[in-house]
Amino acid sequence: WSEPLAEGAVILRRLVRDEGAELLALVLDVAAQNPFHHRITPGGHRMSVAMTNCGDLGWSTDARGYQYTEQDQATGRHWPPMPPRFRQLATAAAAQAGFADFQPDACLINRYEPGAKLTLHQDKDEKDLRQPIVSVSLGLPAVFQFGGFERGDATQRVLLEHGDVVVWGGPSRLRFHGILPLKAGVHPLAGAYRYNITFRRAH
Ligand code: MD5
Ligand code: FE
Repeated sequence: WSEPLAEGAVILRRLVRDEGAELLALVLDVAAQNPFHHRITPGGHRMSVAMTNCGDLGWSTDARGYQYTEQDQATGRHWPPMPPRFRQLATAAAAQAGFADFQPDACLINRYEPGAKLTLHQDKDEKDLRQPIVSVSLGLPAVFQFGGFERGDATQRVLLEHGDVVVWGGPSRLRFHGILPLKAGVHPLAGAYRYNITFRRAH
């Protein structure tokens, strides 16, 4: 079912739950080609979330900052291709939320282990901020923080569970958001982890 969060943001609860196993297999297949690793931020901190990418462009960080690149700087190789099912799913979810021609060129995959978190931030490294971001949650549940347009604004807490899809567009594209430290647990398909797949139009 569909649950509006704010203008431009809608949770499609459980949309892909029944294909969770297939989607997790595709995630592991991407990771077999380009392993998850913990990035070092430009400030020198090791991120608690491990990441990989697939698609034409991938999100990277280095001393110059954050950017989308055609190659993984760690290996010098192109990212694995985006599985066709990923692309279809992203396009269909965006359409369901009112974004008719979303064509993602980047897919960032985040892996959370117990205690891993994402502090409040905005996603603004993409060229066209009128394009939404589609996010798919798999595995262990996490508490998502949904804020305002300034870092200090009050935040709302939303539980994101296995199979939930969220489309972040319109004015909600630039809201501050984060993930609270993951609570340890065992998911029948994903084990000790939460995975989040985000589809983006980067260039
Ligand atoms: C996650 N990932 O659950 C989230 C899902 C990231 C990230 O935040 O940057 O990898 S995407 C949540 C999102 C994206 C764009 C806008 C908003 C939320 N928002 O306005 O709240 O791993
Ligand atoms: Fe984000």
